[in-house]
Amino acid sequence: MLRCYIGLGANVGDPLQQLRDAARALAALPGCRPGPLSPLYRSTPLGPQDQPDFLNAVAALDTSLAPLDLLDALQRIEAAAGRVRGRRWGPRTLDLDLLLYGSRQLDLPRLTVPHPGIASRAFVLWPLADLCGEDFRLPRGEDIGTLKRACPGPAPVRQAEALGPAAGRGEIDGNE
Ligand code: A4P
Ligand code: MG
Repeated sequence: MLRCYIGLGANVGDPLQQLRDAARALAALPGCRPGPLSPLYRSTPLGPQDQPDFLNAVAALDTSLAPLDLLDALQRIEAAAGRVRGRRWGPRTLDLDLLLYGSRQLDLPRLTVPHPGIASRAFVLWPLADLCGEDFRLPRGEDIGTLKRACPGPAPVRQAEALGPAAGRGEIDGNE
């Protein structure tokens, strides 16, 4: 199995409930074993500002699914949460991004891994650091602590509520 990291985001409907449901749905995917869940963060929207703040988190997931099969599964979970694809970076009931798939680098028409937004998004870097530690290196060698320090914009605000029961520190990498 390979260790993957999934970014979760929501800013309409009941974001906390949608993220909790999504974490449960990820944990139940066939061919997958749930890993730790990050704390929840509140963040100001990246993109159009005329939308509510987001709740964001990251989930670790060990998987034997191929990358595109995992993407299909993520999109099915988004659709089940009532996700309607609207304008780019617009409001959403649930967004699931495949941030990291082991240490693989993929540039396919439907899937870019690592997710190209990781380095510039505080709402991804903060929860990823909670799971992996600041010394964790992305496939191209940058460490998360350095990316966090260089990241523009306000830091996301850690929330008191938990995404699920399994918060903690993840393993460093998966085996292929
Ligand atoms: N796709 C390619 N690579 C990936 C990947 N690694 N993970 C493709 C997931 N999908 C990937 O995504 C469009 C297409 O990207 C998918 O069909 C898939 O084949 P989408 O979710 O339909 O569209 P989108 O989300 O509107 O566009 P985009 O560019 O993916 O946006 P992001 O990066 O998902 O950002 N602000 C805050 N504070 N917090 C947020 O969580 N999220 C977004 C969405 C904007 N602003 C935000 C947040
Ligand atoms: Mg997306």
